[in-house]
Amino acid sequence: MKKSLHDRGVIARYGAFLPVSEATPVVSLNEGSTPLIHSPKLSERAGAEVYLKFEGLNPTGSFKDRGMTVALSKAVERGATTVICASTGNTSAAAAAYAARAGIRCAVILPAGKIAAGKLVQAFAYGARVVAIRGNFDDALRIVREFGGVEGVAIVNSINPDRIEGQKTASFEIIEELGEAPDLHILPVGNAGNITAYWKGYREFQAAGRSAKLPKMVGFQAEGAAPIFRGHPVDPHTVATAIRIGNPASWEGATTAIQESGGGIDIVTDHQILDAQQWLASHEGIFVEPASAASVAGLLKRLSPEATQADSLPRHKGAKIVLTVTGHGLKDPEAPVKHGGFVPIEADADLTAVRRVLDKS
Ligand code: AN7
Repeated sequence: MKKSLHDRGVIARYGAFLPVSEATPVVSLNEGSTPLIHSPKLSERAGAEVYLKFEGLNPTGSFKDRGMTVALSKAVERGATTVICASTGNTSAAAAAYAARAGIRCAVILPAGKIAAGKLVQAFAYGARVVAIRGNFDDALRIVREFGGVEGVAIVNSINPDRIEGQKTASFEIIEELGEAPDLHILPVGNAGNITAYWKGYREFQAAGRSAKLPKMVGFQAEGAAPIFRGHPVDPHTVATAIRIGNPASWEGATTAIQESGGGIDIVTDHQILDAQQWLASHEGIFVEPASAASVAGLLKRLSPEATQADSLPRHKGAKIVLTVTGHGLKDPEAPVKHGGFVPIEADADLTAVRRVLDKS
């Protein structure tokens, strides 16, 4: 790999497990190495050790950076002058940033009106050409697929295997941090690239003798955008716009991960998602975007007295559960503000007035 001493990203850390060679120019923003944060409050509720893999702390604020460093490095190595992707927002932000870093063009195809404000700003700020189509993510991906084979253009959606390769490094980090794989891994599922990637990472590190065990993989979809749970494509609707996807490209990869690991796929409502988002921020100080809170909502659903699948939670002493929280809360301020009814309390500019309103609230 042509990497510099400054590189601290996932290619520098895990190049031996990635499809890179001496000839690969490394395009990196020092992504990865995100914190695995212990959650005392979720641990107490679950009767197990619960950790949050906070992927919102990547350079563009989501896990997409892990796959994008590999995808852009390989695209440049192959001589691409333009990258293109369909996106619900985070992929486009990451593609645009890494293309800027590489000095090549980026075009992003987005569902009009369904991209969180922060993500749309990112695409523009990083200099991408932004096309909003009158359709959903699945329509956008159909159009992007049709660019396959166009000279000089590389598709950087997760249908590009380089993306999955980069994203699998999150599993490596978790194993290195915990000393072995957790018993259960929970994550949100949209286009299903991430659950596919995590499972690949866990299996590869197990094969390399780095972990004796493998986790059960449990994915959560939004109730209104749950094609895998329902067993057929759907017209997707959810406040968690990142996972507003009706026909996931990596459906098969998700099914394999779930079946081979003995895990499952389940749903959470928009209300459960937004409640979990607010709970996590106000109880653990971790602010994630709505789609990411599907992990937490999922765990809480399994812990509720009505849970029918509570038996799938590991109950033995010292059991470990990892929840991936995929994106930063600042990406999408609108949804939580509406849900929480967040408005500041106004007061006159003196101590008495401020104390009066604080005592009342
Ligand atoms: C915060 O950006 O699909 O199941 O185009 O942004 O691997 O698709 C985003 C997906 C979860 C779901 N959490 O991951 C896109 C896009 C966040 C996300 C997912 C996404 P996949």
